[in-house]
Amino acid sequence: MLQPRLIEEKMLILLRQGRISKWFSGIGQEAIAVGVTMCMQHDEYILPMHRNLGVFTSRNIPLYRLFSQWQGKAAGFTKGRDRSFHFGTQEYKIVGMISHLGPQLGVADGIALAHQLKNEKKITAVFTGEGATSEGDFHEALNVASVWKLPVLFCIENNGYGLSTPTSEQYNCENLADRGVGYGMESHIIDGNNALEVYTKVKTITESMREDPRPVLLEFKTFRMRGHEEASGTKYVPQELLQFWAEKDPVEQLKNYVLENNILTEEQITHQEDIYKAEIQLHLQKADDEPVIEAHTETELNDVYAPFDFEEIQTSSQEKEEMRFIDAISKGLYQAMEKHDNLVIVGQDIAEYGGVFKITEGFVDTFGKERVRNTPICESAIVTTAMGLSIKGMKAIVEMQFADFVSSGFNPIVNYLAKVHYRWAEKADVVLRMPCGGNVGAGPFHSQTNEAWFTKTPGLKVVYPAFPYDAKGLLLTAIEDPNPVLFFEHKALYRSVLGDVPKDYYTIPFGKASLLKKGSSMTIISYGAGVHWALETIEKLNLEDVDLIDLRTLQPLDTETIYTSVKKTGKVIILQEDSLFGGIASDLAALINENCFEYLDAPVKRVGSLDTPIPFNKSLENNYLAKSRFEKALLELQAY
Ligand SMILES: Cc1ncc(C[n+]2csc(CCOP(=O)(O)OP(=O)(O)O)c2C)c(N)n1
Repeated sequence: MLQPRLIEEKMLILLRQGRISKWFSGIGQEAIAVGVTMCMQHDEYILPMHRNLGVFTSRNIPLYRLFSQWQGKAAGFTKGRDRSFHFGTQEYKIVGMISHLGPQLGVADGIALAHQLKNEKKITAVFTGEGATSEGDFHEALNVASVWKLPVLFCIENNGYGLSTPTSEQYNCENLADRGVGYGMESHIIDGNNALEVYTKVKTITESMREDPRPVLLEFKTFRMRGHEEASGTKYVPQELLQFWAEKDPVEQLKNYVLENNILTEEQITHQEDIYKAEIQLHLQKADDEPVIEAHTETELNDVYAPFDFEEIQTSSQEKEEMRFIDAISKGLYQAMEKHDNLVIVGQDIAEYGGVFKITEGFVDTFGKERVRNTPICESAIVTTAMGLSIKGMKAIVEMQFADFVSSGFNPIVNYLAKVHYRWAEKADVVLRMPCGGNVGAGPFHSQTNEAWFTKTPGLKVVYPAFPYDAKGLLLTAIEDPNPVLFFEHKALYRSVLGDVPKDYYTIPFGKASLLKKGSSMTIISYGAGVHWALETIEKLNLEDVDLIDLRTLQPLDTETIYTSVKKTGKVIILQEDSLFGGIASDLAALINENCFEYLDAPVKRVGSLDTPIPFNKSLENNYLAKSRFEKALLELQAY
């Protein structure tokens, strides 16, 4: 406790000197971070927050690495890409927060689930402030942990304020620990400024959790003695409150205890302080001496995705079977479950019920309920749980019941999974299956094709097959790939499109479009259901001389096939099912303009759906969908 206290005091000086950029003080809260960490085994994960320096010091991370991290230098944990405590390290079994606070609670669920599936008697500890308990993520994560009996120690540090918001404006119950009852979860209140109470109580609880796996909610009563971060000050905090808590300072309390009980002498404490101060100075010098990071664009781009050596797996037999799009996906999933025994599928109603589209029907009989998991309705916690599984070396597939509902899990996808490799070189071995798309008469919330929400975000891969053969092969690649993949499955294709599919396991590389038709008069580019609309129109108009490109994957994108075709034909039309503005077609048009301008004989044409939500009524839906406008646009381009 003395060590993090002394580091902080030094950091406050450096902050004033402008040598570090920001500091979130945990002064007065050290007993919690240190106490909890001391109760955890060295190979058990801890997910700390921004005031938990004591977790990092108690795990014996060399101080210069922490200093280097805070200075944005290479010996830190993020190559200068993220600041303060926003990092994780597998080496020390610490998984740091993202700024959004709540998502890490579900990540702890995932790690605990992985322990449970591997029959390891290990627990996981995760921290949150009382402010972040108001986030939906808190509720979702506690509920999942309770329903699944996951051994997660949820530690709330109730330090009186969330930035400037006092607890009275944050929640309306007496103790946050009281919420345990609502989750069916044991809970305790602990004096967070009393190191001995923290240690003895947490020790007993953690030992019991290892023997009898279950989640436990702890509310540590404590106080934030300094500003939210140093620059914002504590003007709004009543002086008497600060005074009250200053008298309960955990370091002073423990000092008094060891002195009164003749455990240590003043001299011994001073001596230890001197050792810590010298160590801090030495490590600070080392970090100061480290050169600043020079930006290299190539390195930055290369680190967005985890390395993946794609191995094309070709079918050993040539045996093929004609099947529907939906069956190709189901068969692919089944074979992936057979091949990867560390693969878990999670989603709503996917176990005995088989999912709303029946894709996992019968899977429970073969793979069991542990690996084919029904989840409560909580997309955010399920995405973060999948992330936690990946951190502990497993693979996860999340079935979104409908792609539309991904918005309830949007935050962890775009902020956690997408950014984790770039930030601290951790993979997110998660596939999100997205039953999507319109022309099914299902209205604004069961028909969207929302791929553009994700192609915008670096770090995600986005796959969108149009045929059964591609669906199976690309799904298997997605599962092999350690990066987060959004796998779009168009619902209207599920039972309407048939094709020959190899019976065996095989993979198809990402970033390779298919050229479905070859010609020289124009290039038609599409993906998903749009490919079938294009095929219908080509047939109707009897167009023989066109290139038809099915993109198959949107991220990575096969620009080579696109440019080669456009340079040959000089005319291009891009068809997307999504509303036009801000969609894939717009980016493709820009890329083609930039790279093929001299070859173009006509403006690049985009066809998309109306810029309205997708309506329910059939005639409104037909009017909305790009399909209704495609033929006219195609003829216009042909005549240009
Ligand atoms: C989703 C989200 N909303 C708002 C913020 C801005 N913010 C950062 S920390 C914080 C207060 C957090 O309070 P609490 O959880 O009690 O933790 P404490 O800082 O008191 O330790 C706020 C509002 C954020 N980081 N994330």
